[in-house]
Amino acid sequence: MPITLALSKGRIFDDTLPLLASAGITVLDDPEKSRKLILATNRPDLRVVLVRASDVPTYVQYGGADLGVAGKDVLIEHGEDGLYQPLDLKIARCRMSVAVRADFDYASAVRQGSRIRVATKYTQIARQHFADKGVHVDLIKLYGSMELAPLTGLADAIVDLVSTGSTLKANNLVEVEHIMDISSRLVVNQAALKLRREPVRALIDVFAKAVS
Ligand code: PRT
Ligand code: MG
Repeated sequence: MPITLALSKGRIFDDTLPLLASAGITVLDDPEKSRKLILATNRPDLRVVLVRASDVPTYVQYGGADLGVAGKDVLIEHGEDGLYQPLDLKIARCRMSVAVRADFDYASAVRQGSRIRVATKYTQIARQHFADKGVHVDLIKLYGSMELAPLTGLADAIVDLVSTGSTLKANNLVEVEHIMDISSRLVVNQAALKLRREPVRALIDVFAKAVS
């Protein structure tokens, strides 16, 4: 069995390719052109599987993949127990922020101790953030298009990822709090690390050299 690396289509795949390329590893199919979910590489002992970004930790945890690349946001939301995270790959960087409508006075809502309605896909991160600040919130779980929530009155605020800020701007939202910086991590299955130590270590080293 080749070593299996789990990636998600889009920015994680795109930003991981150059790291592999620095060790002469190339992926032989283009996920934007092919419908294949298992991609061969130029190394017979390494293959890539394509999964949803939020499924990467699950694949690695249960051994469906030996290694994977996942955003810190996804790892925190999934729960990090049992996942070895040897490297910050410093790719797909962004930040987790609180944003509100430009006409919503967040600071005074917090000062007055009002309950704030917060819509987010990132309920673990949001719950922890507001608990640390002692702010009372009602969390509303969404799966996408968080920016719409304050515009429709569904929520007062959102917790979402921001990179350029142009999505917030296009929807008249402003960032009021920076929760944490986010980047993607290499995650490794604990059993693979023991049972397939040599090839797994070799691939971790490939990534380590590419990052430093
Ligand atoms: O799309 P799917 O539901 O399958 O999963 P996903 O959305 O988690 O996957 P993907 O590929 O979109 O994101 C994978 C990882 O990339 C995330 O887990 C983050 O760690 C990281 N990342 C980096 C980002 C962004 N930058 C980012 N800007 N993930 C999402 N965004 C979104 C953000 O949610 C917002 O809607 O882009 C929008 C904001 O971008 P700006 O540039 O307008 O600020
Ligand atoms: Mg997405």
